[in-house]
Amino acid sequence: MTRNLIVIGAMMAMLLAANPTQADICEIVNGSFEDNGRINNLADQDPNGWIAEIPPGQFTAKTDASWSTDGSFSLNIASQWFQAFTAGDTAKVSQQICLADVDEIKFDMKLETYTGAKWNPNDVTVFVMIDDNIVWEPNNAVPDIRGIHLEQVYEVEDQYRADELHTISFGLMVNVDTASGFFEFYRAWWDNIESVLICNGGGVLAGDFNRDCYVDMNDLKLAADVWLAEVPASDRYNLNQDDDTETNGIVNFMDFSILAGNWLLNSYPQEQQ
Ligand SMILES: [Ca+2]
Ligand SMILES: [Ca+2]
Repeated sequence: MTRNLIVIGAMMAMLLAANPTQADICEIVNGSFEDNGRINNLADQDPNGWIAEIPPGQFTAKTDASWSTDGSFSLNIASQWFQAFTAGDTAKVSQQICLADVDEIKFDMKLETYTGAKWNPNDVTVFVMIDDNIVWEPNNAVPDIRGIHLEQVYEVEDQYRADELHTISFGLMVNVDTASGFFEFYRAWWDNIESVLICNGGGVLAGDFNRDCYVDMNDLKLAADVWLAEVPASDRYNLNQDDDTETNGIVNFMDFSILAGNWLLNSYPQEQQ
């Protein structure tokens, strides 16, 4: 009997060890592109943690030591000159990530042309994608996006916070059809890609609608704006689903009582309070 308990205990310990905590898989793996040193051709070798999709001929990609903001290497993807492109042609690197506790994705980037001409983002752009949706790209009204762009931020939207894995991608996309190609190499570098966790990893308390890690008057004001409103069942204000109709929820006292239960609490990890 005792022996069985020990075996069960050991198995549980193994299972727990094999399941990474959410904080582990919510972090970008090798977002600084240091793990492999220099890789000359990502079409031949993926950087640790990433899957590279680099259509040969049209694009090249490498981990590169010519520019970095963290460590010695960065990710470099370049479109090639005098190659035919169709609008939507893309080169990217991707990895799976959970975003439930991620507040924002931050990254540093450098954009350069080979000839020194302007880089019009309506011809070729850079992007962050989640599940094949572009969630971040430069403002296409800017006539020239060349330069070093530090601490770029994508604020994770609620729709990606479901408790499931998503695919996040960084890359280059051609926006126009061109049979003769560009007289240009459009070259982009990324480094220091990281996920910033909500409330330093403490998560969001029920009722912390503005996600500032505190449940206070500011949240109550937000709730007041939707008081007695009918909202989708998954709406952030619909804290209590017990009174939902078939498809919708309503923001009422049942939701308020959950906010009240966390009143004036904060969700920072204990040691930081
Ligand atoms: Ca780096
Ligand atoms: Ca709040």
